[in-house]
Amino acid sequence: MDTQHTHDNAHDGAHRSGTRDDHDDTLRVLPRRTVLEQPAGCSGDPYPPLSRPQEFRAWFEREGYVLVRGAIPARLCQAGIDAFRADVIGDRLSFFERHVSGKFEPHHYTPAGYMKYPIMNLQDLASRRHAGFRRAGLTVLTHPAIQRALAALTGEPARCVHTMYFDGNQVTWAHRDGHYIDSGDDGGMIGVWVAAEDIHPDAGRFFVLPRSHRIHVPGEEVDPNSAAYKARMADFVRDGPLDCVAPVLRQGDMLIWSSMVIHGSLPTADERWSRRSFTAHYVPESQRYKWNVRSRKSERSIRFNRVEVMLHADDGTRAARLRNHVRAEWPRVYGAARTLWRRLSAGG
Ligand SMILES: O=C(O)CCC(=O)C(=O)O
Repeated sequence: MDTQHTHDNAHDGAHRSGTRDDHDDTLRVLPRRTVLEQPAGCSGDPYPPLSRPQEFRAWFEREGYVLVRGAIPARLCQAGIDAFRADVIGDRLSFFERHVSGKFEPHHYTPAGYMKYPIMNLQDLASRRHAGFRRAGLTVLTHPAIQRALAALTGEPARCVHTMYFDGNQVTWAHRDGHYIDSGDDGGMIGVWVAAEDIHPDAGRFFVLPRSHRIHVPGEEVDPNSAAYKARMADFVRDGPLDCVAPVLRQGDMLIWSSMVIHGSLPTADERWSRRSFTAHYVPESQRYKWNVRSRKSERSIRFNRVEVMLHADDGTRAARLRNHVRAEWPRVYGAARTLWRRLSAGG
């Protein structure tokens, strides 16, 4: 969620708060009566399989989300985690774009040593040191199983406009993605959350409010980065009329949701558990995508696994390329320059 609507780095996505206060009461979606592992009245998974595309799509359109078990091969998920562990988690110098702030920042760690704030837009990772992780992450997030599911839901190929990697739990506030970024046709963007490992139920599960894509939340028309927005959404999750479903996901499972479905992450109940996952947001290829919290839209893209993936850090100007290069390859120099700049700005 983006606090400055014209800021170039923001997703940003549901995706940018500008605050780091873990005890911020506006974020609290608990306690609520119940958090369900399955939709009400179901003892097992009720989700139609992809092999029955019409039912699959009808479920998604009605409920606003759908779950596909074992969609992504475990070895690809594991390769992503291994690359993260080998080259990224211990890298205390580098700056990564953060979902929570929309800014490039070094890691913060949870008490158990997990990366607290997810990395945003893996496709923009520019350093040679992170190339293995970037490749492994995009391999998961552009996997043919995802393409098949999106084609079943939209009837056409899809373009990836945003990605993330989670290690620990930032406690993502309840939101609709479409308030931050969406397809040209409002509500047409689709989110994909791939469990890169078996997610422990206490790790801060991803939750959705089934059918919320068709329900208005009183007062939701405010700045989606404001405390008021987060408070209204949290109140609605906690005390509203809809169920809250947080399925227990295993490695390779994939949850898919509409951009207007309210979702977020539960607080972590046991800090010992990570919640490693790759996420992406896709729009149908025939449609433009649009930011609702940014003034300028990225125009550049790459093809990965035959999928178009939008780049956000490279606007094609020499200045941006130089800045990206220095940030990626000489993080000490970038960090020193940034500190100096901040001091000068504060002094001035
Ligand atoms: O897993 C999370 O914490 C939230 C992810 C999310 O909100 C998203 O991908 O849109």
